[in-house]
Amino acid sequence: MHTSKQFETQGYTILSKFFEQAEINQITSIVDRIYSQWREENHYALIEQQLINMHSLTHPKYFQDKGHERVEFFNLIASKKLASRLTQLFKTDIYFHNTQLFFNPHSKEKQPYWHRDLQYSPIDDAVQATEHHNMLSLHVRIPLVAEKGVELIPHSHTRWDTELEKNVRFELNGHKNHEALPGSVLIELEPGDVLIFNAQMIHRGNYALNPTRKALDLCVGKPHPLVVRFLDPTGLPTDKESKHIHNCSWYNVARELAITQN
Ligand SMILES: O=C(O)CCC(=O)C(=O)O
Repeated sequence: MHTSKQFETQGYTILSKFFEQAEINQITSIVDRIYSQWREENHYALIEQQLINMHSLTHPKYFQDKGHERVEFFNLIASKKLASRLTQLFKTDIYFHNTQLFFNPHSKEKQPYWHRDLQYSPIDDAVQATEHHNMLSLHVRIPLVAEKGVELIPHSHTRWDTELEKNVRFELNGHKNHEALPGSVLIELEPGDVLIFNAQMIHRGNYALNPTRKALDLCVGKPHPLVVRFLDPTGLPTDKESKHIHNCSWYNVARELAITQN
């Protein structure tokens, strides 16, 4: 199916073999350094809270005395090739919101849980449901190792929950958020592939099928007031850095939004 048609009908699409291995290697070498710093700083939380991701990989605290590497990272993750593809797909201005890195939890006991991304924000579920059709928040997943790492409920980007989905997501009426849900698809990706999915569709990770996981997700999208309020300007390029970024379109939209927020 054509990528834009697939996204429109299913809420996700895969750009197979989009990146060269050399590009993945460059991204991996920076991500590995950041991830290792984060693991040192979050050693106890990682185990006690069974964390499955970290966020804000572009934060300056990961680039002390490595200013040039921050610019390199901004360049690598928002390449002209990727930004043009998203513009072609969504025909709207996209802004850069944040980044996340997904990995397996420390303990095999931890189960992946179905959710829509804003579920754990203070925004009421009814408000999210009302605004669902006006939002376009995306995860652009760049797997750094092969994974069968995410499960999606196709079409759930166009509608709100069935009774069962609601019970499972919110663990109501005796349900658990890790129960199997009907109609799900498990996505299999190789390094070089890119998965784009709607952050507000129902989804969960998969840990058990992957001996190891390392998926860099770019959180980008069409600005919406419910989401833009969480934009952290410290994760964006400075004026000086912007001058060295080849394709500043996502960052410029974000920087404008950050200014109007404050
Ligand atoms: O890959 C995962 O472990 C979960 C993905 C997820 O929940 C997300 O991208 O919001």
